Amino acid sequence: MSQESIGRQLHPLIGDLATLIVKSWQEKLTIAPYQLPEEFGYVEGKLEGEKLVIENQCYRTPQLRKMHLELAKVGNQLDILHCVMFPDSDYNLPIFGCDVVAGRGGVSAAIADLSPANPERRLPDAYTMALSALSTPEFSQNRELPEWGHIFSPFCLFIRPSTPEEEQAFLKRVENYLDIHCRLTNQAIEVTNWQAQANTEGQRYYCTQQQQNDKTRRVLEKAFGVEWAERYMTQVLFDLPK
Ligand code: BLA
Repeated sequence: MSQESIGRQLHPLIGDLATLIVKSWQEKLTIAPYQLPEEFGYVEGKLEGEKLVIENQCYRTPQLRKMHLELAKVGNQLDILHCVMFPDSDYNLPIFGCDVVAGRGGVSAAIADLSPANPERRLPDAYTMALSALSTPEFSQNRELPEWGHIFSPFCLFIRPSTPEEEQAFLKRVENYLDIHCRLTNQAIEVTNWQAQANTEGQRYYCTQQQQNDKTRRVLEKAFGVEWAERYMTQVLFDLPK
């Protein structure tokens, strides 16, 4: 388990974040491999003459149906980290999501959240309490969420980091989110059937909204074609829970 192959060639914030995420999974959770559809583990395409390389790692735990870390590199112009931890609907847990996009001018988007996965779009109280207790760093450039971004929680952080200090502060915040999430995941207890059904519905809604991210779709379509991008977005990035 490593991000040896392309991890080292990516923007340092992305490399550090990938290391942090995998380390927290290994140290704080009991993970098992998750088999992505065979054709999607490692993929290469061409985007405007530049090579697009995508590398995926995927795991699961008893409480989390799928934990996915993706690193992508487009020539030497775009580096991307994408990470989602999808809960199993039998537990009242939020969805951890993180996306970092870096271009030649540095990191343009850094986003992290623990998003509700129920029809009321409400975080469990234990999460609200733990997240409220964190000290909130100030960032000089907060970014506005797109219209589909109403799926995120009030704790969603969406910034363009403008200094190395702000990059470190973002990294620290993600570490705090992961610490809280791993601890509460390990303590989670199974819910009733009707609650599980509601959680499935909430998670499906989250996924269908994420599938509307045109910026992600456009990168994938340009490199791999419309059909491939559709399959990748709906089967790998944001597949619906059963
Ligand atoms: C934005 N995502 C972006 C952008 C690109 C990608 C190019 C625009 C960057 C910018 O506006 O500065 C591209 N992201 C990708 C690609 C993949 C990817 C190609 O993950 C995968 C192959 N996106 C997520 C997750 C979240 C997320 C888990 O995958 C949040 C938890 C959010 N990405 C997200 C948001 C934007 C974004 C909110 C800004 C969208 C906008 O401004 O319209």
